[in-house]
Amino acid sequence: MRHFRPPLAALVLITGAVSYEHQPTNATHPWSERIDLPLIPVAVSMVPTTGEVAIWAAFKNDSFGVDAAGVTQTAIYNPKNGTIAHYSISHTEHDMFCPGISLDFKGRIIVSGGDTEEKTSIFDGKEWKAASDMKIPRGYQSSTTITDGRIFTVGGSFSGGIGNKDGEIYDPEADEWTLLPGCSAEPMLTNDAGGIYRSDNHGWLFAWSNGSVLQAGPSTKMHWFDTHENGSITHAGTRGNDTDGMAGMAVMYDAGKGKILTLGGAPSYNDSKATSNAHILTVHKPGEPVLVEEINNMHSARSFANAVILPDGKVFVVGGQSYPIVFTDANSSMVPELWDPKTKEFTELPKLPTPRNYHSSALLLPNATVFVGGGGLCPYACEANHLDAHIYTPPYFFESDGVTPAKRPIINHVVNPTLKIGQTLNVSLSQPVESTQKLTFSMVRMSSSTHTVNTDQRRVNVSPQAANATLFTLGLTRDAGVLLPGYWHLFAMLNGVPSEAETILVEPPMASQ
Ligand SMILES: *[C@@H]1O[C@H](CO)[C@@H](O)[C@H](O)[C@H]1NC(C)=O
Ligand SMILES: *[C@@H]1O[C@H](CO)[C@@H](O)[C@H](O)[C@H]1NC(C)=O
Ligand SMILES: *[C@@H]1O[C@H](CO)[C@@H](O)[C@H](O)[C@H]1NC(C)=O
Ligand SMILES: *[C@@H]1O[C@H](CO)[C@@H](O)[C@H](O)[C@H]1NC(C)=O
Ligand SMILES: *[C@@H]1O[C@H](CO)[C@@H](O)[C@H](O)[C@H]1NC(C)=O
Ligand SMILES: *[C@@H]1O[C@H](CO)[C@@H](O)[C@H](O)[C@H]1NC(C)=O
Ligand SMILES: *[C@@H]1O[C@H](CO)[C@@H](O)[C@H](O)[C@H]1NC(C)=O
Ligand SMILES: *[C@@H]1O[C@H](CO)[C@@H](O)[C@H](O)[C@H]1NC(C)=O
Ligand SMILES: *[C@@H]1O[C@H](CO)[C@@H](O)[C@H](O)[C@H]1NC(C)=O
Ligand SMILES: *[C@@H]1O[C@H](CO)[C@@H](O)[C@H](O)[C@H]1NC(C)=O
Ligand SMILES: CC(=O)N[C@H]1CO[C@H](CO)[C@@H](O)[C@@H]1O
Repeated sequence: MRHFRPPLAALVLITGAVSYEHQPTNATHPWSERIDLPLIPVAVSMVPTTGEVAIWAAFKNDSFGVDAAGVTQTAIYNPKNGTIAHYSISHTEHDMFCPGISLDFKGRIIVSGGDTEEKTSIFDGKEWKAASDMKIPRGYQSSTTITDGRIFTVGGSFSGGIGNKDGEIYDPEADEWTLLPGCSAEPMLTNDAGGIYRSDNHGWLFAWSNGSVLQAGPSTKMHWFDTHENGSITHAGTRGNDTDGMAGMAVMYDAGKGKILTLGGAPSYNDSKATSNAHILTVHKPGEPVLVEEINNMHSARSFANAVILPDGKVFVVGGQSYPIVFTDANSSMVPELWDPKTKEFTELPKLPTPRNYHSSALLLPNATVFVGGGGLCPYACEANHLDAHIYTPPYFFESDGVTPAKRPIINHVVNPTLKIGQTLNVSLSQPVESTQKLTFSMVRMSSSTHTVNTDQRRVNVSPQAANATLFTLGLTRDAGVLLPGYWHLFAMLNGVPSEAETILVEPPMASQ
C-alpha cells in the first residue's frame, strides 16, 4: 500500500503525521473518542487506490468566503493507523467547497465546481490535478458515474449564477465536458422558499441501466435522465405523499432489486420543518414509473443528516436537525437510527457525542465501521464548527452480550480483484465455513460524502456457490447499471458479522472507456 507523498512543488504540507490510538468500544458505547482534525471534514471520500480517506473543507480550515486564488484545505486520513496529514492545495486554482463528487472507474476522485464554480479537479491517489472546466459553472449540483464510466451532473444554482443549470457529462479519459441540452434542470426544481438558488440543489441521482440516471428527489416529482445524444427526460412519478425533501437522504441499499430508501429532508433548505418521512422506491427499467412504498417514519425528523449503507444491508442514519437552520446546532437530532430492510423499521442507537448537522459527512470505512464528522464552516466565527470526527462501531461487531467481540471471517484471497461486468468472482476464506454457519457476501461501492449527497454509495447482495468449505464463486450481474463501474468493498459475512473489505475493481463494459 502506497503512502500519500505529493510533490512538494504543488502542495504545502501544513502539519505532518498525527496519530490516534483507539480505545475499545462496545454496543452501548459504540463511539470512538474524538479524533481532532486540522480542518472541518465538509467533504470526505475514500481514496480507492490507497484505502485512505481524502478530506477537504474550503480555502480556510473552518470558514468559507470569496476565494479569488482558488485554494483548498485538504487532509489525508489513514484509518489503518490514524495518521492525518494536512495539505493546502493551490496549484489547481479550485476552491472545492460545495462541489459535485464522483469516483470513477480508475479510482480517481472527480470534483466539479463549488466555490470556484467552473473548475474540475481530480485526485488520483497521489496528487490533485486540474482538469477541464465545466460548460456551465455550478455549486451544490450532484454528479454520478454512469454505466459507460462517464460522469453526469445537473443542477447547482448555489454558484455561477441562478437557474438554467442543465445537465452535462464528463468523459474522464478525454477530459471533456459535453452539454446535454435535453437534460434540463427545470423539472426537478423544488418549491423552496429560497427560490431557484436553492431549488436545484443536491439532486438524488442514481445511475441505472443503459446510461440512464434516476432523479429520485429532493423534489417529490421524480425523473429519468437519458444521457444518449443530447439527452432527454421522462417523468418517473411522484414520491407518494412525501413533501420536497431538500437536504434529505436517499440510498440504494439493494441495487440488484432496484431498492432505494429515501429519508427526511425539508420543504426548504433553511428555516423549515424537517420530516421523518421514509419511503422505499423500487426501480425497474429506465423510463418506467418508479414504485413508491410509504413505510413507518424515522424516530427523529432530519435535514442535513447522513445515511450510510452497512455491509449487511442495514442503513445507519446519523445527525441532522429537526428544524434546519444553517450554521447552528439548534434542534439537533442527537439519536442515530438503524434501519432494517427485513422489518422496514428503525431502531434508535446510542446518542451522538457531537451534533452533526450542516457541513457534516459520513463514510463507510473498509473495516466496516463508519467515519462521522464535521459540521459548521460558517462564513463568520461560530459555535457550530466541529473540526473533528468519531468512528462508529455497529452492533454486528459484538456478541449478544454487547461486549464480547464477535468472530469476524477473514477473506484470504480474491483470485480476480479486477473484473469485467458479467464475470464471476472467486474468493477464498481463511477458515472453513461450517454447515451450521450462514455465509453471505455483499459489495458496497466505495464512496464520497458532502452536503448529504453520496451518489457513489450503493450495495449489491452476492450469493456464493461453494466449491468447498473455503472456496467460493460469486455470480455477479451483467448489468453495469446495477454493478456501477469503479472500486467496491467486498465483504464476507459469517452469521451477520462482516469481514474487513477486500478491494474489487469493476471495469466499465467497453474497453475504450
Ligand atoms: C501509517 O501508515 C502509512 C502507510 O502505510 C505510513 O506511511 C505511516 O508512516 C504510518 N504512520 C504511523 C504513525 O505509523
Ligand atoms: C463499554 O464501553 C464503555 C466505554 O469504553 C465502558 O465505560 C463500559 O464499561 C463498557 N461496558 C462494558 C459492559 O464493558
Ligand atoms: C489551517 O490550519 C493549520 C493548522 O492546522 C494552520 O497552520 C493554517 O494556517 C490554517 N490555514 C487556514 C487558511 O486557515
Ligand atoms: C476500524 O477502524 C477504525 C479507524 O481506525 C478504528 O477506530 C476501529 O477500532 C476499527 N474497528 C474495527 C472493528 O476494526
Ligand atoms: C438504450 O437507450 C437508448 C436511448 O434511449 C435506446 O435507443 C436503446 O435502445 C437502449 N438500449 C437498450 C439495450 O435498452
Ligand atoms: C443535438 O442538438 C444539436 C443542437 O441543438 C442539433 O443540431 C442536433 O441535431 C441534436 N442531435 C440529435 C441527435 O438530436
Ligand atoms: C398517500 O396517503 C394516502 C392516505 O393516507 C394513502 O392511502 C396512500 O397509500 C399514500 N400513498 C403512498 C404512495 O404511500
Ligand atoms: C436561515 O434562517 C435563519 C432563521 O430565519 C436566518 O436567520 C438565516 O439568515 C438564514 N440563513 C440563510 C443562509 O438563509
Ligand atoms: C472461478 O471458479 C470457477 C469455478 O471453479 C471457474 O470456472 C472460473 O474459471 C474461475 N474464475 C476465475 C476468474 O478464476
Ligand atoms: C478448496 O479448494 C482449493 C482449490 O482446489 C484448495 O486449495 C483448498 O485447500 C480447498 N479447501 C478445503 C477446505 O478443502
Ligand atoms: C421546530 C423546533 O423544534 N424549533 C426549535 C428549534 O430550537 C429553538 C431554539 O432552541 C427553539 O426555540 C425552537 O422551538
